[in-house]
Amino acid sequence: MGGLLHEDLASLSDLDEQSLLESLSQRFKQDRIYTYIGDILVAINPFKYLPFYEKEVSERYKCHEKTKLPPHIFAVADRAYQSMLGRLSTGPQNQCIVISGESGAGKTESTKLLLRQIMELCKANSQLEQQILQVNPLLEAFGNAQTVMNDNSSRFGKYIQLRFHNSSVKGAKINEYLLEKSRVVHQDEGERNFHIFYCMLAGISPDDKEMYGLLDPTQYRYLNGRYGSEDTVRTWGEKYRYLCNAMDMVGFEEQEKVDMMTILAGILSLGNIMFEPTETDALKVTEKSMGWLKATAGQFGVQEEELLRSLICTLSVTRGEAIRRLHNQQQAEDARDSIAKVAYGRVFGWIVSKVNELLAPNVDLDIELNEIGILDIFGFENFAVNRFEQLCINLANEQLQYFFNHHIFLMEQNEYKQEGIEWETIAFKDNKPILDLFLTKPIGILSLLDEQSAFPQASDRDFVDKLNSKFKSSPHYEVVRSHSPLFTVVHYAGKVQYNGGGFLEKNRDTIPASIRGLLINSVTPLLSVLFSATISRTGTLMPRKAKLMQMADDNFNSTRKQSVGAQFKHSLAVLMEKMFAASPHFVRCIKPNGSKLPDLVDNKMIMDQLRYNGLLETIRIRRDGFSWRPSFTEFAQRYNILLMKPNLPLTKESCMSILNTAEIHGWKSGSSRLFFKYWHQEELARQLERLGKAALVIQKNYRALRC
Ligand code: AOV
Ligand code: MG
Repeated sequence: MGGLLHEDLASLSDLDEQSLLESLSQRFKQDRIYTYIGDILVAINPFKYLPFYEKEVSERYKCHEKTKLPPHIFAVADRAYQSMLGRLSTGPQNQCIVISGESGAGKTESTKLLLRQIMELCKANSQLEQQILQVNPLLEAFGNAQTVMNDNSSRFGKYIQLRFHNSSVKGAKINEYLLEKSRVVHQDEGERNFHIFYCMLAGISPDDKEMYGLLDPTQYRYLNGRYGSEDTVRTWGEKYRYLCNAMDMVGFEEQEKVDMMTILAGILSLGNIMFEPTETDALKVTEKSMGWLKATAGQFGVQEEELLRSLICTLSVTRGEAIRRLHNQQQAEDARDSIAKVAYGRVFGWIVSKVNELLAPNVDLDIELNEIGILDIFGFENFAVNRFEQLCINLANEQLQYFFNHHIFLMEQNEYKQEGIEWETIAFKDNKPILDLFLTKPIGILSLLDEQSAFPQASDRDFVDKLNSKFKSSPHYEVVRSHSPLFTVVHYAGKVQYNGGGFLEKNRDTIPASIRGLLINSVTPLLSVLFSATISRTGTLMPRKAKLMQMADDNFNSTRKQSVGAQFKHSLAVLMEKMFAASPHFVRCIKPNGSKLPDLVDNKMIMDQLRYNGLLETIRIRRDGFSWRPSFTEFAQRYNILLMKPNLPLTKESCMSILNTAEIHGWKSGSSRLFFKYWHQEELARQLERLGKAALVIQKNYRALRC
């Protein structure tokens, strides 16, 4: 079998780290980027085009037998779809596909391939399928950007829920997590703003450019005065046209598109407004940026005067009395940047809620829908400087690793114990203590952050000092001796040093009432809606009454508004709840090198990922363990047909007779359930299918005889 050896690593009998690395890199060198560990798919990013995803390949993987074809991402799609329909195990069930891996490992590409293949599998209503497929380029344009780790890095997390009735798709819903809004106003060395800005500037017609008041891209501070080579500009331009097409297809109206582009143009102009002190205490806009102030006011559809006022001072209401406080230069710049961030964030949230409205299943409420969810989050990140955003991103990855561990190691081994199956426990790296470090109440990192955020006088330094004093003896935390507010967390995937600067402000994420007021009064309909509506965590616009109440809250600087950290924690908890209630399928993406290059293997880098992913232990448990564990009742109900005896009692004895007849070997029986290897499920499915075919032939012959 040579290079083909070990398409399934769970068949490796000789198991150590070195042989695992050897197997994977041998396969990778032959462009075999996919490998199984039992029912788990390992995918190594090829960083080059491979002819693996053509129509003909997609056809071959529909309803295929796993062992007859090489490992493939399409096989995961097929398995999730067949399981959702109840063809592989007991009854139709919700499924979730969980894709993990560090930044640039290939999660988003895998997600797109999965979506495409699932849409192929359920071909029925072609318009809806096309719409669902068009959502991705749309979200990517607004939510992805170039980072040093990935040229198309997801700056938000998403959970796409596809909803089915029987075999056909009826709708979809997207949950988005924590868009990295700060990117709009600042990008580190070697990084860019969100794709959409570049695409818009490159692809827009000269007439539209004038209409939106867009100027030469190198003039914009929020783009770092940088643009691109002729080639990249051409590609962006093409992307823009494709994007406009996608928006039409998904169902955005012309006016909405115009408004959206105008807001984006306004954000760019806003970024160029600079301030200088006057002779009195007040600030003014520099001579040079007067034009930008005017442009921004025009693009945002607000009064120039009012815009200026909201930048250079804050109006607060204390005990019914309005008090005006003048900004210093830094505060004015912060106000400017926070308008940009909040406007962009709202546009993004609006796109998601619009998509959700358009793709909502149009079926009777009493029709039961089954679901396949696909989770594509931002991968683990460790940059030169790591901020609040990285902390949240890495926490999400920590949570995902816990979900994986829980399913693969904890649940499975607990059941062996409960059911009296003889078993030698496989140890794994449990990251629960790290999750606790973040999430425990009242002394987890996020709680302490909230506590400090509630004090107007507290500084980022105070926050880090608090962390240091609480966690100095934790094995997952390290104190950093420095003048800057630095601290280190020892994550499952390695140590990350965070810079606490800006944590409190980002966690509070409040918009001053004057800015909100300014934008509500905008004559640009979309902008006004975005600020008079509240987009809920799930991405839907809240009803008018709730909106008004929330506005009233915010106007009086209510402390009831949840912090960003608390919201994120909550949305992670909701996501986990959904995922724990579904049958999971895992795709583990691996990044072969840090240079984004094809055909290059960095052994150390791969080894690190194998280790922190716990892949060696995963192979062990898949090889020796029993990943399919139906109860006696479930099993007898589904497979009694193999005995051709209807009304078979749903007991252990019946199960034994079925298994005898089916001649299945290598399983075990517990006190209430059966324990099977991952391949047994397919073996039994094949037997059922054979029987089904035979029954059809008999029926046909019978009919022929009667005619
Ligand atoms: P990520 O989603 O895991 O990173 P992506 O899916 O964006 O990573 O992959 C990064 C890049 O790798 C893509 O833009 C492609 O150029 C290349 N790539 C990935 N998978 C394939 C494939 N199957 N075939 C060819 N090229 C591929 V992040 O969103 O940064 O966490 O946050
Ligand atoms: Mg991604």
